[in-house]
Amino acid sequence: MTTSNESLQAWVDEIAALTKPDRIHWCDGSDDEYQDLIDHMLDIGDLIRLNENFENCYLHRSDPSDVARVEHLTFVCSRDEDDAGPNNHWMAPDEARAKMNGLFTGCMKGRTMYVIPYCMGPIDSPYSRCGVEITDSAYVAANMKLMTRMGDAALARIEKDDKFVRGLHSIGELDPDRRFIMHFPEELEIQSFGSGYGGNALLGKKCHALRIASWQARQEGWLAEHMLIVEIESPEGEKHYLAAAFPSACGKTNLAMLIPPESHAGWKVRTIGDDIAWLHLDANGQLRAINPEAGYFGVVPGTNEQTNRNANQMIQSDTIFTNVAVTATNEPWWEDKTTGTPAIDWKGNPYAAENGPAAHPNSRFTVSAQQNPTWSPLADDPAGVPISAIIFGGRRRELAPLVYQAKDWAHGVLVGAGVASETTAAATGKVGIVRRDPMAMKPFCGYNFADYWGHWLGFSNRSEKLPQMFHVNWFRRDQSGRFLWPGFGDNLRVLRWIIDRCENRVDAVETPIGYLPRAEDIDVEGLQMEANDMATLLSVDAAKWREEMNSIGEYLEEFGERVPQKLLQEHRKVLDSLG
Ligand code: OXD
Ligand code: MN
Repeated sequence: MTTSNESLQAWVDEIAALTKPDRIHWCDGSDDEYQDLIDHMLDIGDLIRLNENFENCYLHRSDPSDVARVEHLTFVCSRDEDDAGPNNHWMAPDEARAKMNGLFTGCMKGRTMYVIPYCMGPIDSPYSRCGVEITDSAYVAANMKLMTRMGDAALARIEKDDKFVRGLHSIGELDPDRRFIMHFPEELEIQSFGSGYGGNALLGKKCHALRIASWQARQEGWLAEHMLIVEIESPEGEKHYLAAAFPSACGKTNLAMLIPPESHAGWKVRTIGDDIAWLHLDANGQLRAINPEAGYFGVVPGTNEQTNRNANQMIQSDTIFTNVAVTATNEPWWEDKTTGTPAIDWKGNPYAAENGPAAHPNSRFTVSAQQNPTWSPLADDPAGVPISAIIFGGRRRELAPLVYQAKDWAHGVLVGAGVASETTAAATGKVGIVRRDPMAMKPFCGYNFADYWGHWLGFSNRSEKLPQMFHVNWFRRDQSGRFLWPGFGDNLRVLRWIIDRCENRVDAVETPIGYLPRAEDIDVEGLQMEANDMATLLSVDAAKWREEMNSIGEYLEEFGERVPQKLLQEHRKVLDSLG
């Protein structure tokens, strides 16, 4: 196949000449094509068919050195280093291109080159943007079919728009010493070599929909964010749409598919997106969100009927599992799964407890969003959904209360900029270290955070109807390490307070860090909480917050003179009011 778009055709020809594949396959996005990809991977041993109780489910075992995002090997190659900012690793574009050209030369010999046109967002939405990924990995092609609107319809839009992000990917030899993920934002280009892991290889996701899109969004006046989008409907039929940014593996998928607790009969929760939101102001100044993705690439361990019944159900069929364990009867198995026992671990060895977890802590499912029992058809609405509240959060054992509301938009930007969280297994490196992760975008903002905060702040000049902003923390613990808040479905209780605040239906307690709920305004009917837990969850320790604000101040200083004065003023205001 070929395309009528000359620049796309010329680029594909150029890449073929560089990488020397044996075959070129243009993906049409059909179900037959997906099945052919699967059959091919079964043949060559890249996939293992799972037990027939898990219809059309497969297991992929990745190279043990290739199980997570690699932030230290991920670069933003803007022409000016300052545009990438201290939040990114930077490499000069010429140097990066020379390095990558060397790696890509002849790398697809003996392999098939897949050309994957895809659209991030509903095909007919003005908010959507397209890309083409060229890859030598059938696993990537199959995952892109589940995760994006991929194939003929996307190609037709590309031919109409004549604009697309170019993504070139090869698994190379999966050698960690020859692994790089490069972004050229000025050219709308991505080059990724040496990894097959989702975040490094499914280029529509983090590389395009966050790093490149955030850059593009700044130029075009919108936001590309690491946020879930959830629809909440009350028993009276009132609907709200909330967007929430939490760092990787902090429960975005669970919140997006939340199951209301028993005490909340009549409440309905539907999912628009679980990882990425593109936010645009409409002509009336309303912030609207689309989910650019069409599938979920979720963390498997911890998923069960209690924690996330919807996710558990949706991964019973038509799912690609990566790096889970299997039982003796070849069913997928992971930590906290309530049935079965592991026989073979994620590396393919007989399971032995002393070798660590059976499933890799960052093992993943890839599944089409339409399999989610609570998938909202509005996820396909070209107009997106109107956002009532933006919620930031992190994994914090201490300090951060269960929920608080920012005083206004500018304060909310400071709250977002100050997000910190314990690191998780979604990226290589130490787990459990608290680090700043502004807006949960530390690994994903494709440009200087200082400019990014300025871009966020600028929205208040463009609309008077911006959403309210909040911060939540589901992960607060006591001295013994016990979680103080049950989390999961019970988080709806907190979302209700957030909605009531958006609707001006409930008072709050004003504190230096923002508005907190009065204890009686969080509905705890049916919860078994210890006497002081709610008081602790809603307390603000001024001395500890002063330390926190000082640490946020030091963090902002790392960005030097580019930090917007308005943000520094907000910071000073909070610090002063802490006394
Ligand atoms: C993800 C991540 O895979 O944030 O969504 O790492
Ligand atoms: Mn994510």
